[in-house]
Amino acid sequence: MTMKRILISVLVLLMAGWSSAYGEDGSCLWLRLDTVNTTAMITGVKGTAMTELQTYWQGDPVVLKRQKGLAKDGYTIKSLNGKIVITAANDAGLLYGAYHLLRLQETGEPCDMLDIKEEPFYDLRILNHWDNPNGTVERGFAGKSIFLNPTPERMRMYGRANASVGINGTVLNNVNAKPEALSTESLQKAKEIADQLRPYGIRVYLSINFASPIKVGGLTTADPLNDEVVGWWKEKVNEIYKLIPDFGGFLVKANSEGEPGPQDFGRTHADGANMLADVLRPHKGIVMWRAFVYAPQSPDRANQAYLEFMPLDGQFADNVIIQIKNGPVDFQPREPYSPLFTAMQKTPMMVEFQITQEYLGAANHLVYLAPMWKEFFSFVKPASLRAMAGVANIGDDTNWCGHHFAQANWYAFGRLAWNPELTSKEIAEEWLKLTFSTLDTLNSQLLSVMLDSREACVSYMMPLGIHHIFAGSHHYGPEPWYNPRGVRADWTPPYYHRADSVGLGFDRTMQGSGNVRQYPDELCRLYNDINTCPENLLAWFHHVPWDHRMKSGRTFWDELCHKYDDGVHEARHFLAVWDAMQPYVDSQRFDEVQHKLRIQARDAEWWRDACLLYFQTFSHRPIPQDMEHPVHNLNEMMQFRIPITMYENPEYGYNK
Ligand code: GCV
Repeated sequence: MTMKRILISVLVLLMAGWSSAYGEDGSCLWLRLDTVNTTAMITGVKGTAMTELQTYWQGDPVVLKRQKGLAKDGYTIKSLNGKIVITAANDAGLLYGAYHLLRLQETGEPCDMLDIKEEPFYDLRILNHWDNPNGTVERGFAGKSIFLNPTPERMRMYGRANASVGINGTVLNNVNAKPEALSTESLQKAKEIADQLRPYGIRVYLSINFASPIKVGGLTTADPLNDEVVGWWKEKVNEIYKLIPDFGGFLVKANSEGEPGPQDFGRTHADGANMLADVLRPHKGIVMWRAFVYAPQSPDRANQAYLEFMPLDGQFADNVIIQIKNGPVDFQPREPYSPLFTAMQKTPMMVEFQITQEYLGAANHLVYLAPMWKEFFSFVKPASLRAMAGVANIGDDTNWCGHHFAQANWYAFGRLAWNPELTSKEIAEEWLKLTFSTLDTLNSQLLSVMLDSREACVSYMMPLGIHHIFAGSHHYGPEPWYNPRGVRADWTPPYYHRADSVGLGFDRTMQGSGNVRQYPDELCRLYNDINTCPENLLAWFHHVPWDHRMKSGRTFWDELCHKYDDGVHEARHFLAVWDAMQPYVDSQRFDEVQHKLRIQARDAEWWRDACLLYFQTFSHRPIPQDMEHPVHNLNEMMQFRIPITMYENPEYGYNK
């Protein structure tokens, strides 16, 4: 080999090492740390903290110290005589302190004179995976389940990523739980995962099927007040704790969307939840009982959870937490908060956010969700809740989330569960610095893209309070006309938009479904009056006449047209901002994000044209002159369906 060839080979090797170390395929998430020392993994949670610091920390020596008196999982970090001392009451606190230090290093913050005190706002900061035993993920847009064949390397990274943002629990399987989730074989698998996540301070939980005593146990009933049934659950729970001594508990979807529940046996949600809670109590386990319920015959789906759960307020055992979606319908781009949060006074509650973007462009659209979650917290006091759950957007894709920017939502969920007072901007800045350090001084345009992205999505999908006008089943793209024979009304968009010659929107006022009454008086009055109702929720609470005068002076119809068009322009602007980032971003991630942003810009056009042309068949009003006019044809768009299941991300959106 000539000298020149040797030099080239060395260079190629160095570059390959460099690019994999920097993980520019997104596999390292926001943990793109330089290894300074290769150390053997030390066991236990404290061991993980030590390993992480020895491997990646480049500053003064760090001392880890346990000390009573600090809050569980909390920590202090102090500079002391040339050393840094992390103090915590438990090992998890030490680990969180270690990640805090590494975050400071990676974001370029000063690491001398440290005097930090942190404690988590919520004890329980938990991901909900909607993963099925066959490896599909319901509403999963990033490939198959990471738990199907959990490799140690992948589990290690999953554990690190979660612990680095303070997430300390994970529900391994779909709330639409298959009974076999409790089979001995599945429990053995759960044990193996629990063993791999324990060193990261993460406890494992399972979703259960309420009819398991029948389907797994062979009993004739699953009545929660039946002794045999209780006995079966006791035995099953003992079996679980033998395998997983720190098992967290159960998540339950009962009497919802066809899932079995206590009502099948003439019992209440409280009867069902309390029975499981009693069985779990000796092991310190909990029950997260979901309030996501609605009935086909209900005149307003948004009313249902309140109607079923309010009469039970105060009747739940103390190790039950009612898990409520942030909005009363279903993770829409914008919903008011679920009124149960302010109505229930005697029951522990937790919020369920959806990190996976079922209704926000799946893994094709850049939509940073922290602003949506902060909006929720501007109505529901964080202190009124016990915990925070997030439906995970994680799969076996190399970059974990399908879209590089979707990683920011996983990150933001963890950071907000730790501290709901953090601002969306603080979190986005942190994430951008960690994830795209090559952008150097933080790029304010990219930051704005993230911060504006949720509102832009609302504008091009369903502005002014419109909701649930998605394509049937997989929910990707617009299908406001979707109304096949035989499908339940509340699974079709016309149930929600109610477009007619008068106007658009669901009348939830006192004269309508009465949903406004479920809110505190002041909000009830505000929402009930079309002239005071916030315009971003107008068609949520009102059937708005097409000529209703908006604050801008425009008619409702004209405003609607402009909102859709603004959304399209914003999506195009996001692409233009990204295009200008090319010199600063590694080529793989640049190309992949650009590809997605192009889809997003085209999808935004698809949404605008489909919705405006369809609603125009009711409004009979012209598209305003001073905006871009639809470039598609309604009939063509009505024929267009993306042939995917609810377990996939479409490769493209509208491509005609
Ligand atoms: C897990 C919506 C989703 C379903 C999901 C359900 C739930 O209806 O479309 O896929 O099922 O919510 O949260 O239980």
